[in-house]
Amino acid sequence: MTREVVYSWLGPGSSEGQVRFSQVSPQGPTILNISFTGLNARAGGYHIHILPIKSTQEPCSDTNIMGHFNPFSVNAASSPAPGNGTVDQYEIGDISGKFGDLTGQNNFQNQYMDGNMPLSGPNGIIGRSLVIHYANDDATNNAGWRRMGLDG
Ligand SMILES: [Cu+2]
Repeated sequence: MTREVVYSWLGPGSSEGQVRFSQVSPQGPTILNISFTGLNARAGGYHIHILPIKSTQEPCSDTNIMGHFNPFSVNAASSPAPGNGTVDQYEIGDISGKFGDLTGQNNFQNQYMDGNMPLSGPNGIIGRSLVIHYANDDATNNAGWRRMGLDG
């Protein structure tokens, strides 16, 4: 039976979108259907983070949702540039690493297949959070769009 989860998102201004994850069988690949509008060149990377969003205060801070979902402890520093490697070379939650980021995009639609993103089981992505980072976000100041992720 196909499992499916949709992460919906209402961003700043008129930006919004969703990522629909579906998996026909537990061992099979997951299909990502991605649709964002109104990004206005403000978005950069996007990832599954470890914990779901619970707090309304700084909901996407590291304290609340922790880092990228990475159950196999992949060293992201040695991952290939975004969109250049195979899915097993990135953290499970690193969607933009696997398939490329949103830099410069306004309305963005795409479909990807990922054989390294289970929905269920201990390495599954259901019940976590999806964060779209501002293009100018960085790990040191936590600025940016990371405050806008939503639960799935
Ligand atoms: Cu992230």
